Amino acid sequence: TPRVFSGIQPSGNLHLGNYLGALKRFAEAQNEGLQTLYCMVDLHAITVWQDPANLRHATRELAAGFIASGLDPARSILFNQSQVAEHTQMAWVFNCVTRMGWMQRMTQFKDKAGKNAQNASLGLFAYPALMAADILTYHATHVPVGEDQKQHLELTRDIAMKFNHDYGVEFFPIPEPVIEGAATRVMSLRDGSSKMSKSDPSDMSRINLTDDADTIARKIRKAKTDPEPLPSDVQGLANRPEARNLVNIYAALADLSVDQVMRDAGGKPFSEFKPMLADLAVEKLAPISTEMARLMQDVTEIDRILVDGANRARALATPILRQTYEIMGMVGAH
Ligand code: AQP
Repeated sequence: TPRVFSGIQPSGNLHLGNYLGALKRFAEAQNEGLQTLYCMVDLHAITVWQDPANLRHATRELAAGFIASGLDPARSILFNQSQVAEHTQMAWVFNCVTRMGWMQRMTQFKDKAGKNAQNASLGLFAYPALMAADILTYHATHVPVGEDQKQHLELTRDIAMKFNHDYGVEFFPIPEPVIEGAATRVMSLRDGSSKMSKSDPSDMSRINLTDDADTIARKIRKAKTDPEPLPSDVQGLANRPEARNLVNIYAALADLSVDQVMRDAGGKPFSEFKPMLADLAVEKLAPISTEMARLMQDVTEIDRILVDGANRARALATPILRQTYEIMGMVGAH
């Protein structure tokens, strides 16, 4: 039976890219009736320094973002990674399965470590092995993510295959990435060639899920564009990254194809299209920020949900870790 797993780092500034590339699709999988586990991956967040008070706040705010985006803690298992120790135990096993050369090919490490890679944490380098553990500790079969996570997912598949091969078992299922739709890569509102990201120093580059209606509308009004009106068809969007990005965002928020959006909006100047997009974004996102703010007023409810989620996640993870140890010849497992 299909089992869906995915995670988001509680590193603050949850944004429209996280919503369209991840949260919205997490809710769709849940609503299709699939078994779904979604994780706040705090152990991934600490691969770069996190202030403890900020981490605590960001974890709860992310949980609020999950719930406000339509994730129901009764139907999906919502939990915080550090509270299920099997993730780190399995990650050690996968550190020993993964080859150094595989890790060295990871472009996200190169991007995040920058020029001074010697000063990056060992955890940042090993991150994809922990991500493989997150997924495989549940024998998850489907992983909804944005385009940027594709390479890490391929590594997860390689790790599962190498483990199965090395021990002569068919133990870990080979998980499928689920990357589809118009907005699997939402770009910055200031630069159509870089992705919308939590760590962009410019707040105008992204729409945060905590932004109010006025802020959302202002950011869209000020979004970078070229001076031409929208083209009449999809082909005309090639080589116009900013225009393409706004059309993709519109399509994803409206649950339309890019073709359908171009049928309505093709030929319009940005002075007309931007207000349409702003209205749609406010209609879809303002209820999320309102609900997040409500949930954050008293965090006891969120904390209770995370404890319950961790207990349910652990119940699935414990037997799979135990079987892994048995396969590997570790004595003492029952
Ligand atoms: N711009 C994006 N478009 C579509 N999907 C995106 N995701 C992130 N950015 C975009 C998806 O959101 C999920 C959670 O991401 P994450 O928080 O675990 O890690 P990230 O990719 O590192 O997020 P950021 O915003 O890009 O953070 P920084 O700035 O630290 O690099 C994933 O499914 C991801 O694909």
